[in-house]
Amino acid sequence: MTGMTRAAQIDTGLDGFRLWPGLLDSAAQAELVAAILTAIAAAPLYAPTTPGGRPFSVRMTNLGPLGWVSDRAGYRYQPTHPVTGLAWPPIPPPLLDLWHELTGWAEPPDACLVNLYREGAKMGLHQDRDEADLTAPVLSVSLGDAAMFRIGPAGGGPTRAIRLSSGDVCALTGPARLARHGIDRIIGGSSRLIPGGGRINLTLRRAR
Ligand code: MD6
Ligand code: FE
Repeated sequence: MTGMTRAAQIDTGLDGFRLWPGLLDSAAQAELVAAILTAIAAAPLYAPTTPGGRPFSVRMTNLGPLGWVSDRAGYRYQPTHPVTGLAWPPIPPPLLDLWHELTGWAEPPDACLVNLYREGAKMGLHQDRDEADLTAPVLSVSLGDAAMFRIGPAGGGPTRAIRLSSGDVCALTGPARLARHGIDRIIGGSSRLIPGGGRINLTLRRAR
């Protein structure tokens, strides 16, 4: 991917939470959005519900061999789109490159969750723990409108808010792998990258 190596990782003060502000330049962001929009045409964004039946305000789809889904039956990874029944589209090669460069993890990610937040959407505090190997990192790419991300230790305790802007990349690794985190709010109109406005977050994982 173009323009990826200039930004340095910063110290977030939370051991294992790694943040690369502005890692992706505008060309790299545009390239990724184009690839994601193409994938969404084949695997449409849909409105998932919690196991309790409440709708998420975020719209979701997935890329890769496995996708994270939530419905009345619970949270899980599955190889097919819950609405179309088709296999998820492949993870774009620039994202695979990014994973290897930043995480150094030998195996490629086998799941990429795509979350679309229109203005007003948010995500409650949660842990990513549906993956088989909880020592593998989760890598997150932010595109479009900025968001207020909240993160705190796995075992509970104080959380802090961090603004994630378009092109920022972060990772939950090591002691932060099970950190509690969520999105408090989207800062509507802070970017013009996403057609129709809003924010796309991509999370690359090792599901199995
Ligand atoms: C978001 N991110 O940024 C939500 N999960 O929209 C996540 O839930 C997340 O940023 C695991 C690792 C990094 C993340
Ligand atoms: Fe998460």
